[in-house]
Amino acid sequence: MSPLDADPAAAAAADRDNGLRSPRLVARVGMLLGVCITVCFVTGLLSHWIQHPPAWFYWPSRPVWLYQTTQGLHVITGVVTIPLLLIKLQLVYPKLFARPLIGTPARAVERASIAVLVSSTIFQLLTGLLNTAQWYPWKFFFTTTHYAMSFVVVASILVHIAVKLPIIQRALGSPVESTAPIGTIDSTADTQRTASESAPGPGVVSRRMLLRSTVAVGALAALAFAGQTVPFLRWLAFLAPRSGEGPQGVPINRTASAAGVLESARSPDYRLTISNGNVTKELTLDELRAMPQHERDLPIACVEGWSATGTWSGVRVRDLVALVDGDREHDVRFISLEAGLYGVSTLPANIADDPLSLVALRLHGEELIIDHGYPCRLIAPNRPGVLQTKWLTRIEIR
Ligand SMILES: Nc1nc2c(c(=O)[nH]1)N[C@H]1C(S)=C(S)[C@@H](COP(=O)(O)O)O[C@H]1N2
Ligand SMILES: [Mo]
Repeated sequence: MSPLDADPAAAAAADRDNGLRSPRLVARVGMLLGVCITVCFVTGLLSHWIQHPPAWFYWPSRPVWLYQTTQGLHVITGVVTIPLLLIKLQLVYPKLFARPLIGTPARAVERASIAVLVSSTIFQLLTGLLNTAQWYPWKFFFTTTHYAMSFVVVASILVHIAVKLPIIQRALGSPVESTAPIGTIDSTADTQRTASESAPGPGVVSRRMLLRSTVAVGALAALAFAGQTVPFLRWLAFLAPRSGEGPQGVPINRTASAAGVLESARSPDYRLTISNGNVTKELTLDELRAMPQHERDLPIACVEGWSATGTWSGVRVRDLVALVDGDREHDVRFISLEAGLYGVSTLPANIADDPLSLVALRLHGEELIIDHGYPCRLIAPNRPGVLQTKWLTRIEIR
């Protein structure tokens, strides 16, 4: 006699668990996870290509909100994946420790893929989450690792789906709730559960309720973060690290003092150098102000998922390129007074040539404050915030 037989309450609890652990529910939660991870992967890949463009890659300058949207989706789907993954693990964990631990070669592959899948996904979610909270000390390490690891996650998911395909197909082909035993659904581990695969009685959590709660928890997680990029949801974003607050109405990621440019940015000797091969022009701030000024509403869309739109004004990048007879087909490099990783960015020719791209001197009708990039900064459409270089000192047509 097993201990369960002796304890009717425990036996009932075990039945209930088996009911919730049915492939019918697990496959549906898995499908929600699959959708989130796919969107997260594709938008992440896009963001990576924009920042490190392969030769074949083309990213348009419009619509101006496209990157804001794809990166918002990246962070939101990543955040939603966290509770979904926890629920899925909770539903399947007895199987993770099922015997034999290794077994046949097919089982060994399946289990290895699950070990890789679970650990790589947890790694991605954790590093991504820490990054949204501005974990700067390991950002460089973060981007390359986060990118490489995403392929590990996707590959192990594909193996997992391939191995489970027959079970997944049968589970998704049946209603989530069953009234008759469906022990045939899982031909391997579930056969002994036939009796408990039926719908639970009144007062017991049903699979349908759990599935609905899963969707609700996911939606709540999405709302808690969406406010940092969707203005009318801002008040809801109780978990989001950045919600549109900052001087001149725009958050600041890196201050002038952190970048070590307080002195150089305010120096009376400040010049903006523009170079095109041998042709070089040096402009004082007053000379920049004397050029035709243009006003643009453009967002800063940080890779961390927050975004904020500002009204910027300054000189068009294409006018500065023309000043040194630059070729409009060439990429343009922007170099900051700040040395280091975030002090350089390359603007692809198509975006440099868009009249929306500015070297901004003003934000919301005021001179840029030093933390927003005084004396001048790049602000171009449809582009990650990290590439909107502040405290410009040099522009090179390549
Ligand atoms: N020189 C320099 N420019 C920079 C950065 C930086 O660290 N150094 N941070 C970038 C990042 S990550 C973002 S999101 C935007 C933020 O601009 P803001 O502080 O004006 O909002 O500036 C970008 N420009
Ligand atoms: Mo950023």
